[in-house]
Amino acid sequence: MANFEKTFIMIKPDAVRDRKSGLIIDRIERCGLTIERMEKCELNTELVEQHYAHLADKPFFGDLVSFMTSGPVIKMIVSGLDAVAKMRTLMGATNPLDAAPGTIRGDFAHDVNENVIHGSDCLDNAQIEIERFFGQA
Ligand code: DAT
Ligand code: MG
Repeated sequence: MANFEKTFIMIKPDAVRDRKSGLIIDRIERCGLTIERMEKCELNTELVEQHYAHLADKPFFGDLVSFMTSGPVIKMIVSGLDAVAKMRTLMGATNPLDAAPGTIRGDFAHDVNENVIHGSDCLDNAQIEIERFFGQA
């Protein structure tokens, strides 16, 4: 049975810079999901390091933090039936080389370092990330 869920989504600095935000938001709404909250903002290093703490030992961590603080992002709370999994399907694989055509990353991303969009990977993390980026709702 499908469950009503909220997930945390972020359009990353590359897509905001390239003015792809509208096209990406259109895809989210077209598949029946709702934008509950949305705000353009710049992230500080501390917040990005916390958000990606599970990757702190990876060789690309420094580049990831630099990229995510390189310009504004658009952070969102997206809701709907099975919103967490639905957004992960809509986003496509982490590495754009593996992301299917028709997915957001498959169509807009060119590089695993700069892959256009973040979406929570499970319901527990969605709750944690919503609180991290929007505070207590
Ligand atoms: P996802 O964003 O699909 O949840 P993740 O949580 O494993 O993927 O990684 C977070 C981000 O870190 C990812 O969107 C881009 C970056 N990243 C992951 N693997 C990478 C790699 N092998 N090289 C460079 N950047 C990588
Ligand atoms: Mg992830």
